[in-house]
Parts: sequence; structure tokens; C-alpha cells
Amino acid sequence: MRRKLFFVTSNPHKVEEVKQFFPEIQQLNIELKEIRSDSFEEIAKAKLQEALEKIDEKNAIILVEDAGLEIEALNGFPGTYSAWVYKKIGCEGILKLMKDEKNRKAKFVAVVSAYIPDNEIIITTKGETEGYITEEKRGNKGFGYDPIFVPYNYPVTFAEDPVLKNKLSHRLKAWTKMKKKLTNIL
Ligand code: ITT
Repeated sequence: MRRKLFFVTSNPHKVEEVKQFFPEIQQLNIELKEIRSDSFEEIAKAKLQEALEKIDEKNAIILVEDAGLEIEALNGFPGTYSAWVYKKIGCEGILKLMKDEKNRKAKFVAVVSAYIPDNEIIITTKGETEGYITEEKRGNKGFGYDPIFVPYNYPVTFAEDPVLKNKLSHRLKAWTKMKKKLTNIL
């Protein structure tokens, strides 16, 4: 793809991961406001709208991502509030909420939205990876909730095995779908 692809995000970990399977993207480090909503798609679209207002790159493809962790026993919490909850209570706080809870099912979700200036359309893709919440933190790589998330059928957390994470993460799935759509359009 010869077009410029700008990923607008303040999170360097996201960029590092995405670049491994989508090396063409470049980070634009802008902190975007996050509206309150239960829908990752709605938040991603609002982030994209704000990014478009702030960026003067008429020809580039602008992309944003909204992601989070949904825990079944907590009715999907922290979900779209994942970044805020992480700042307030971190992995330790989530483990406290999950104390004595038998159902430890959880999933990571990522939604990517892109603006195509040629025809002024917005494309959105989604990726999900299921797993469960550990009893304690394990591993020191990755970011956010990686130390307490184990994907199904594997014994390690995302923070213990970043190579594994990048083979099956929600981020990989959402961005691979996006790359395919962009390749078909452009
Ligand atoms: P931008 O909005 O600037 O892109 P952000 O970190 O605020 O950066 P989100 O609003 O999408 O991004 O927040 C998602 C939060 O969910 C993130 O801060 C982490 O705490 C958590 N999260 C998302 N993906 C994750 C992953 O792959 N591993 C661990 N935690 C993740």
C-alpha cells in the first residue's frame, strides 16, 4: 500500500504490536477524548471523528482503535471502561473483584475504525480473543491486563508470552481484517 496510514493513539504498546503484522502504519500520538458508551464501535467512531478534526492530512488513511477486556462474571465489566478502570484499580483491583469467583471467563475485544478520504467512508473491523482471568498476576511483558489474561487452550498469560499474544490477539484479528479490506479498496 503506497498510501500513508496513520494510527492515532497515545498508547505505544498498541503501536508496537500492530507494527508486527501491519508494518506500514505510522503512529500519530494524539490523546483522544473517550465518550461514555457501552459500544466499542461507537467510541471508535467518535475517536475517529475527533482525530479527523485535529489532523490536516487530506490524502492519508486515518485509523483509530478502541479496545478492552470483558469479564463474564462481572457482566462485561470493565469493557469499554477498561483504560479508566486500569488507571484506578489496575490488575490487582480486578483480581479482588474476582476473588472466590468460579466463572473466570473473559475476552479481549478490539475495534478498529478507518476513514477513507477518497469516498469519505468509514470502515470498521472487530477482533475478539477468549480466555480466562488468572488467580494472580503472571509475567511482566505486554501492558494493561495482559498479566491476568490466559487465552483458551494455552497455559500462559499474554504478559508471559508476547509472541503467542501476537499470534492470537484481538488486536491481530481486528487489524488483519482491516488490512484485507484496505487492500481490496485501495
Ligand atoms: P488510545 O485511546 O490513545 O488508543 P488507550 O490505552 O486509552 O489508548 P483504549 O481506550 O482502547 O486505549 O483502552 C483500552 C484499555 O484496555 C487499555 O488501556 C488497557 O488497559 C486495556 N487493553 C486493551 N487491549 C489490551 C491488551 O492487548 N492487553 C492488555 N490490556 C489491554
